Amino acid sequence: MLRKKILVLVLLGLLGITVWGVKDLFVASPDGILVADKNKSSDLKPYVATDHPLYKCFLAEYGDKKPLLTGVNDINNDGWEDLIVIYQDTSATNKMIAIWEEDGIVSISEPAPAPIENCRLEWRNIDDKDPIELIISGSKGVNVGYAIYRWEKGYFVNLFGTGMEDCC
Ligand SMILES: [Ca+2]
Ligand SMILES: [Ca+2]
Repeated sequence: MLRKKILVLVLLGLLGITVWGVKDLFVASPDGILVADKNKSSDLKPYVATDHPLYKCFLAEYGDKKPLLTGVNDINNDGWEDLIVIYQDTSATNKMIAIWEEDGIVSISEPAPAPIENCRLEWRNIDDKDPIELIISGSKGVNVGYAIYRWEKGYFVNLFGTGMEDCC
């Protein structure tokens, strides 16, 4: 199982090298990569930011869903931290939503498919312009995939990615 995990990580690493020409895409950092794997919850540490002010909005709208992983950053570049939540939607599917507040109004993005296994979130400013982009990646069996999201004009949009249909 460890071997499989290493293989997946290597594949993800290669993906990063191919797309961005960098090797540190999946290197862990204090507030960077967080890992949630429902099959391996004992040796990995999924982090859910239950103390984030916007977490209550997740509970209000998706209180019946199980949160798996959160990411915190200022997605709309207004100086306030926003919240990404990956949650278990059904026994076989995960979803991701973005929650942000603007002029006192909280917005929640449409749920987007999220990988089933080894789900990761990483923040990276891929175009060197604000706002920051979110990279979501993960796997399902031997299939790996990733997608890049950016907040644009009131929407959290999928810019590009690959393989997500096979791992979500
Ligand atoms: Ca913000
Ligand atoms: Ca950017």
